[in-house]
Amino acid sequence: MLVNNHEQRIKEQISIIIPTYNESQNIINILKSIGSNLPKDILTQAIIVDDNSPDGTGKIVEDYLKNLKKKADYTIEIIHRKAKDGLGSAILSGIKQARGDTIVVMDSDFSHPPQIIPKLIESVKKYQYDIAVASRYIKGGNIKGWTLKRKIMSKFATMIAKKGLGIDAKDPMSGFFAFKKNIIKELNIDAIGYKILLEILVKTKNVTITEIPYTFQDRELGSSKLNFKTILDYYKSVWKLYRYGKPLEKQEKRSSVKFLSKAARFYTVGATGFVVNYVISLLFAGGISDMWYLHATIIGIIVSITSNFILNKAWTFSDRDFRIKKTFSQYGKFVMFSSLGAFVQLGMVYFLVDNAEISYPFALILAVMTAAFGNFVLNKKWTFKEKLVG
Ligand SMILES: Nc1nc2c(ncn2[C@@H]2O[C@H](COP(=O)(O)OP(=O)(O)O)[C@@H](O)[C@H]2O)c(=O)[nH]1
Ligand SMILES: [Mg+2]
Repeated sequence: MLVNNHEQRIKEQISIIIPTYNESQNIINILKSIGSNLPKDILTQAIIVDDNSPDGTGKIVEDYLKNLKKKADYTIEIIHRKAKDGLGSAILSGIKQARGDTIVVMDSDFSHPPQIIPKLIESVKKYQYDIAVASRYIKGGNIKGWTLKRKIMSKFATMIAKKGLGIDAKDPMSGFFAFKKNIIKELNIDAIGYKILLEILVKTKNVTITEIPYTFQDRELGSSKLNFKTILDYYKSVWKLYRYGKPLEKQEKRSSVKFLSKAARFYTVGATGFVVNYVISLLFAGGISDMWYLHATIIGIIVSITSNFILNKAWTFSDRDFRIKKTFSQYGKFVMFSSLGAFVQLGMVYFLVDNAEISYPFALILAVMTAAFGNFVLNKKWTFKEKLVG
């Protein structure tokens, strides 16, 4: 539905896309707030994309538009989609209907302050940047109201995006940004993940990007739609973007792929070590001898560290040079890093459970992964003398 078409007004220049799912408590206020923060000299269209919210967000907007006495300062439209089909694809539906040459994307829960909109528009319209990202992770930016757990998850996901996909922007996972519509004209946007900006950043070439600091304020009304599935989808989309546009043979030669496949081998060896440790300990504590169980455990540890070492040397790092002196010196370093890893794991579990209030099973996974990753990097560089990446 369309309101306020002001005598067939000239084509709007800005389209603001606002995805909603169960935002009945926020949507009208955010529309008003956007209206009072828009630059007056630019015609603007807002497009709400609602996924048939069970709380009636879509109907609330329709009623609001019907009853508007005074015309709004800008055009407001709503797209009703049949079902909850994900944030990325909701934004994409909005973009398809946009008439503006500049698109602004923002949440409807007041996490993205409308006061920043003019700055984003100015960056694109006046300073001619292709993309302007409202950023939490540059100087002057901040996050308020998130738990430490959510902050760590966001930082971690951002790091993966930046390192894994080679992106320079400090906040590529921002949901608040503006861009020139024509930069995605030729692109095939999948919009599988929660984070459509990331896809745009990966798929566009030679675009200019600027970041504007802002303070992300966690919502006060309604609840977050981020759940386990969205997190999983995010990592799937990163993986898909990682493979984007690279032919298969080339991929294998990329040093980052080599790095990842070696890390995967290292983790696999770690898992076999766990099994070896268990089986050997049980064997000695009853299976083949009646050793005291603590002695049996020590033998289990020694055998598994040794088997881990041999497998990593021969398989993970393809080092077939087994001369005695060299092998022993490598073995010494490997044992040292393994002990260090144990301490890192212990310290991290303590920190995450006690300070970050993360549940023990989840904290343990994070700690084991981190310690193993640290071990991998240290052994790669110092034990097997490889370049860090490659
Ligand atoms: N249309 C649509 N909007 C969504 C969907 N998931 C989230 N949103 C909206 O996207 C914005 C960000 O979601 P939110 O739950 O606040 O995520 P968070 O800020 O990362 O916790 C809000 O305006 C939501 O209403 C979806 O599947 N479809
Ligand atoms: Mg939110």
